[in-house]
Amino acid sequence: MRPAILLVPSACIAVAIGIALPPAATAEPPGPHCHSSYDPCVPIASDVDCEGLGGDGPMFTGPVRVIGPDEYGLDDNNDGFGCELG
Ligand SMILES: [Ca+2]
Ligand SMILES: [Ca+2]
Repeated sequence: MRPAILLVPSACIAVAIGIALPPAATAEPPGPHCHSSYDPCVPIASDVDCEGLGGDGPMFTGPVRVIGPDEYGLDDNNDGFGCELG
């Protein structure tokens, strides 16, 4: 009984090294969970309320610009700014 000897041709090693090169970076948009109606980032959630104003959440945000449909109702006076101070 002899131990089996596994010979690996050098060509196979070269192929393996080639495969090991890092793959091309996949394009991923920054902030994948940001609502497109608000700037800066407001998370996409079932509802977002203004931080510190006693809302029930489940998510909260500070002052934001409203640049699309005000889905979360952050801009009560429709001046384009949600959760503005004062
Ligand atoms: Ca709420
Ligand atoms: Ca406002």
